[in-house]
This record gives sequence, structure tokens and C-alpha cells, in this order.
Amino acid sequence: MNVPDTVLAQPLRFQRPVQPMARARDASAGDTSASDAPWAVAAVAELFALPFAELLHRAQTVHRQHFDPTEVELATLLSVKTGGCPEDCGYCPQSAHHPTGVAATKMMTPEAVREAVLGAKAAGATRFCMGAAWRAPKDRDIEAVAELVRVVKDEGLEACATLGMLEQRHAQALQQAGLDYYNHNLDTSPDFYGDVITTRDYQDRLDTLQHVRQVGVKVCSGGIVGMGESRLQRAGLIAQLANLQPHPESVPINDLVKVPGTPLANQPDLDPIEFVRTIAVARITMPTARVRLSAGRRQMSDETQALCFAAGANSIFYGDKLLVTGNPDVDADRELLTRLGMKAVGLQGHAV
Ligand code: SAM
Ligand code: DTB
Ligand code: SF4
Repeated sequence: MNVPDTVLAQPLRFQRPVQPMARARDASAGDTSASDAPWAVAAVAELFALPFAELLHRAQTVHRQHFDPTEVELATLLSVKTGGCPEDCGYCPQSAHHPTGVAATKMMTPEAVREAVLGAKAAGATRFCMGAAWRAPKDRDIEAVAELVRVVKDEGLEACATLGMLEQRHAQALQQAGLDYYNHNLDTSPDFYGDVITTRDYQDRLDTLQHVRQVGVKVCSGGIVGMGESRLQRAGLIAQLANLQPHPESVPINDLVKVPGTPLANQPDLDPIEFVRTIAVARITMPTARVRLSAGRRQMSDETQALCFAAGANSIFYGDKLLVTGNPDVDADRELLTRLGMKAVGLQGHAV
């Protein structure tokens, strides 16, 4: 792993580690009260470097202050407009720059989307997220997606959309249609970003998040790990997210899905323990967020997923497909959640 020695050097002592220096409040002593003090990347890196048991303990302490740790949100994804995307995101099977064999489709009809929403609702999902492979939607796209948002809201689910860069007037139109969340990931740290994407820059992403925030739609923003970034760069991503004012309400943490034909297809696997650490650090730095254990679960063991929940993940993508790649099937997820004694949001007092 490409981690500086200074970050890895960690005394193995059974006592409270040195508290993050650059943090105004005392996170090491369990003070998780809201604070405006920004998270320095170095302070986030110190969290990453904690002994695993200490890190998990802190994450669990924070988690329990804000959530029932046995509760998990089930969010279902649907790609309403797939493939042919002009952006060159190095991880993405839907980019027209990469020979992945994903065919470009037209936008789905409201009828077809309603059918998918009903299926997701019957399976127990409470959030429905629609993705489109656009750089940014046009006026007519926004009208079409607004119609889809109304379909989701009609069926009583929370509506989320991820459509690329968003102008404020477009965010406003979606808000009026009832959109609850907009997903737009920062993806990685500012200093690694250019290695992965060249067709839009980091500031474009921050601008979109601001437009979403300004119209009162909740922000869903996270990133991908396992793209070859260093631990310090993972800390850089988390610091960026945590320093948004306020931090995102939802934070998807994706483990890279290596799709043949994409530039990142041959990346070495990220150590699962490092993935769990990323979840724990997201939980500690963004105490009231839904931290979503997102893409990559199909390659993950049940034990790794269990550790992610223990580290503060409290949301998953639920349904047999993500956008174009696979996800664990619904029966397997139900069985896992039952084994772990976890219950879905919206289902009081019993498992899924
Ligand atoms: N086109 C829109 C955009 O990029 O803003 C929305 C859809 S895009 C597929 C949403 C997010 O999915 C990306 O920002 C990225 O974080 C995640 N993603 C895409 N491909 C992935 C992969 N192979 N593995 C993990 N996450 C991935
Ligand atoms: C997010 O953070 N992950 C989701 C959702 N937001 C849109 C997408 C994951 C995509 C995984 C690869 C694919 O199926 O395209
Ligand atoms: Fe296009 Fe989104 Fe894929 Fe990037 S992540 S290539 S913007 S669909």
C-alpha cells in the first residue's frame, strides 16, 4: 500500500492514542458534539492510523449517539438513462471513452420506472435513487426526471437522483417535483482526482453540491476507494466531505467495481480492513450522516460487511443491480441482515 511511514507509524499500546492535533474539539475523548472546526487532513489521517479496535470503538460511540446501530436503510438504484456518457471517469463502465460493451439506452418511461419503484417498495426499500449517464442534464431532461421523481413520491418512497453536474435552476425544478436527495460524489481527494477524471474538475463538483444545498435538497455525496489512491488521499476525501457546511446527509462509500475495459480494471484489491477503516472514519467525522456501504458488496465477504455495519455503516444499496453492474441479490441481503440482527428502516422491531 502506498502509505507514508509517518501515517502508518502507530504505537501499539492499550491506552488512548494521541488525540488529533489539528482538531479544535476532543474527538479522542468521545466528544462528538457538533462543531464548526474543520477537519484537517492530518487529523483524519490520524483516525485512519488508530489501532483497529480503538477506531471501531470510537466509531460505534459516535454511531450510537445518533442512530440505532441495528437499523439499516435500504436504498434501491435504477439506471434510468444508461451508457454513452461523454465524461471520462476512469472507473465508470458507462463512459463512452472506455470499451466496456455497455450500450447507450434512451431514457426510461414513467411507467417502467413505476414498475421498478413498486418492486423496490415490495422488497422493503425506502429510498429510490435514479441515475443517468449525463455530464449534466438539459432542460428537457430535467422535465422528464421531474416526472420520474413524482412517480417515486406517489409511491411513498424517498426520491434521490444522480444526473451529473446540476445548475441551480435545475436543482430548484427537481426540488419542486419533490426530490429529497441529490447524489453527486466528490469521488476522491483533490490531489488524486486528476488521475481519474479529466473532463470535469473538482470545483465543478463542489459547485453542484452548493446548488443542491441552496434549494433545500439534501446532499448525498461520497466517493470511491481502491482506485490506487494512498491512505492520505482517502483521508483527503473524507476531510473534504466532512468540511462541507453542513456535512452531507448521506455519504456513499464505494469500493471500486473493476469493470473490464475501464482504465482501472486491473487495480489491485483494497485491503478489506482498510475499507472498514474508511467507513469508521466517515462515521466519526460525519456523525449524523447515513453512511452507505455502497458499490463493491458483491466482492465482499459477509464478515467484511458485518464489520462495516459495526464501524457505523447504516445504509446499503439493495436490489440485484447497481447501475449496470451486479449487487448481492435481495434474498442474500435479507439473510445477512437477519443473521446480524439488523432491521430495515421503516420496519419497526423486526428484521427485513
Ligand atoms: N453521471 C452522474 C455523475 O457521475 O455525476 C451520475 C451517475 S455516476 C455512475 C455516480 C457515481 O457512481 C460516481 O460518481 C461514482 O462515485 C460511482 N461509480 C461509478 N462507477 C463505479 C465503479 N465502477 N465502482 C464504484 N463506484 C462507481
Ligand atoms: C454511488 O455512490 N454509487 C452508486 C450511486 N451512487 C449512483 C453507483 C455505483 C455504480 C457502480 C458501477 C455500476 O453499476 O455502474
Ligand atoms: Fe458519466 Fe457519471 Fe460515469 Fe462519469 S460516473 S462517466 S459522469 S455516468
